Amino acid sequence: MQPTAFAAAEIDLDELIDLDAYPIHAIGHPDRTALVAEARDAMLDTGCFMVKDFIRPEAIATMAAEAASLHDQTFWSLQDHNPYFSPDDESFPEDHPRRTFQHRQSGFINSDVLTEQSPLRQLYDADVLVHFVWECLGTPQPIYRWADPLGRNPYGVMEPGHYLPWHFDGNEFTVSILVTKADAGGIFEYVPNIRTPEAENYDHIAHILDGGRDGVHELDLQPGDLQLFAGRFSMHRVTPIEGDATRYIGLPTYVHDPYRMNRPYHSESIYGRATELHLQRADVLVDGLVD
Ligand SMILES: O=C(O)CCC(=O)C(=O)O
Ligand SMILES: [Fe+2]
Repeated sequence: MQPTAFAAAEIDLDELIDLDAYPIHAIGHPDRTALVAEARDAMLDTGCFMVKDFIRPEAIATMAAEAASLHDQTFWSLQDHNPYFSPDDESFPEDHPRRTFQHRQSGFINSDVLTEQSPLRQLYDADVLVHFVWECLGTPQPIYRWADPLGRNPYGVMEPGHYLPWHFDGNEFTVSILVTKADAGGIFEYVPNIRTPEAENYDHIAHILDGGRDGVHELDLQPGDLQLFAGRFSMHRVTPIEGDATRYIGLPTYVHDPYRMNRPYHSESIYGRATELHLQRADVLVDGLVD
């Protein structure tokens, strides 16, 4: 049985985040206001925003220990997928993005196996963080914690030699916290807003899948940095991990519709299974995009 959500009184946010440096709890504080303004500009401009050293090193060390202790429960998805995690569809031409499959080597420590006192889960459950992230996004629709029991706040795991191919996320926005860094490689690359709900932009996507670099941004995250990005519209990948270190990243995932979940095929591909709830909610109408 998965632990229930932390109550506010159980979360000492200042142990996790240096609230003097980043007073995200203090609505109206000039530093918070400035940070939110900076985030909104960045999200409009590139769909991506980063806060350096957001999480305290002690909390990052605890998360690294947690992830390492759960490492053998990682579900590895070592498989080919297209950017949409959709099955092959022969009605498209052979070189079409829908039919372009790359080999994924990465895994998830699913949200439902995190430890009882997991700092990642405490952060995820902190209302202060939900509201701060929401303001940074600058979107009128509220954001919520996600119902998906596997995908809501997993650790992404990549071992030496692993590669995470170009893809779109099933959810609109993702918040990432790098926990441990690769010795080299393991760079997050993304193409801001390469598609919209109105346009799939297959031509640009085909260019990138073919090795093209038009519009590609690179982000050299460090452990403790917070990253916000629009993963449903910005295609992204992680370059191959070089050296000996395993890369762990916390992925607290907030959504506009807390009810819907990843589709069963997507969930089985990258979290190893789909629950009964995933099957029940598979047909909830989303936004008209192919996945
Ligand atoms: O590991 C990262 O930096 C990004 C991971 C990611 O894009 C994903 O798991 O969907
Ligand atoms: Fe992603």
